Amino acid sequence: MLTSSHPLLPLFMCPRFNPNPKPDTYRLNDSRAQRIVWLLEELDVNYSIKIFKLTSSGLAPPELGKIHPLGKSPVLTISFPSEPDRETIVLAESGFIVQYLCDHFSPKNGRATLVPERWVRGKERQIGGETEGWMRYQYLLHYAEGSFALTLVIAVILSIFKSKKIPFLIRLITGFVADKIYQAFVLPT
Ligand SMILES: N[C@@H](CCC(=O)N[C@@H](CS)C(=O)NCC(=O)O)C(=O)O
Repeated sequence: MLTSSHPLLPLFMCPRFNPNPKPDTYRLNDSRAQRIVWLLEELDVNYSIKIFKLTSSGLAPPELGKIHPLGKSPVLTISFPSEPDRETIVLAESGFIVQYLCDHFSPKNGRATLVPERWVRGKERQIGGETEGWMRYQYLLHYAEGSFALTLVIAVILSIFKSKKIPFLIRLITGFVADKIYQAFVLPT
């Protein structure tokens, strides 16, 4: 998760379809882009990573907005070195990136795809015809970026109110308020 003290923003990951690319791996801490790296590893995809530095105000640098207008991390591009005329695919939003990778890449351990079969046989395209596994996959995909991410972001912001960057006497008040918000909104969820 991004914090104001986080020096590096991992932003740009490029899986390559080249059979023998040189994998560049970086240790990425404290950012949601790390999950994309984890998934690329699970899927056994060759990829490279470009790391952009956060600005002093803790935001992404403007160069990232030139890759995708959202201007946030992570962004994933998929290029086709053997087909120079083919347009590069540019994806933003972690959930979408995860979904796209799972749809198009499969681990080399024999499984065809990480995505569970969608339909119970004979119930294709019917309401309620989805398999339990697919329903759970969709739920967790959206939960991670919905309820869970929101709760984590609140927790990260509250931790700033309790950090030693805030002068001690002021921190007594901000820390007290942060604890109250934490107990009301973060712990119950
Ligand atoms: N919903 C987006 C959120 C992206 C996001 O907020 N990324 C943070 C890093 S964890 C970021 O780029 N922060 C810098 C900024 O907002 O300028 C996703 O999951 O990809």
